[in-house]
Amino acid sequence: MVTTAVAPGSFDPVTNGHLDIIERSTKIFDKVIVAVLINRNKTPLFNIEERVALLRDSFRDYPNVEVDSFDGLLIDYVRSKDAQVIVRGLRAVTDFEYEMQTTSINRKMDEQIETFFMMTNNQYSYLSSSIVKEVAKNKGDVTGLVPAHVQKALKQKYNLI
Ligand code: COD
Repeated sequence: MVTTAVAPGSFDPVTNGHLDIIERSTKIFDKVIVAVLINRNKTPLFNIEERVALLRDSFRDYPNVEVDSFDGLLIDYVRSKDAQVIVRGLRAVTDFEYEMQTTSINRKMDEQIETFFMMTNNQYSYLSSSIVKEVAKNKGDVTGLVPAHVQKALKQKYNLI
């Protein structure tokens, strides 16, 4: 049986913390679908096409990674892809509370789909898309926090080049 995992998120933009979790997932699951939420309530810095393109660029050398977008409930998307697992990264205890709530509701909606948690790599435990945006917006150096192509995209967004 082919095991397919969905790694969902906002990815606004993708960081090295996300990349680490997804890369590690590719060694465990046959196929990993990175699913970017089309969030109509929030206004992201990067629109859905840009977020997907930055992720595709990051995983161009990974044959078992697919990058897609989704709207609505995650559990419906996972079912539509015939995936069995949701992969999530955990940083601090603050992540745990949210994850416990969403995992419980997802399990209530579909008991067959398992959620798999991976602990962050220590070097990325403080890293989030919000922190990266804050630093980049104020002309700080985000080297080592995001891949080079994301660094360039951030500079363009904030008119720094
Ligand atoms: N180290 C390790 N993991 C990390 C790091 C890091 N430095 N940074 C982020 N991560 C992990 C996150 O923990 C998460 O697992 C993933 O990477 C993506 O992170 P984000 O911040 O880009 O995305 P989130 O957590 O905001 O995504 C939330 C969802 C889009 C998954 C969620 O809102 C959702 O499922 N929405 C659809 C509606 C739904 O079904 N809701 C749930 C039931 S009501």
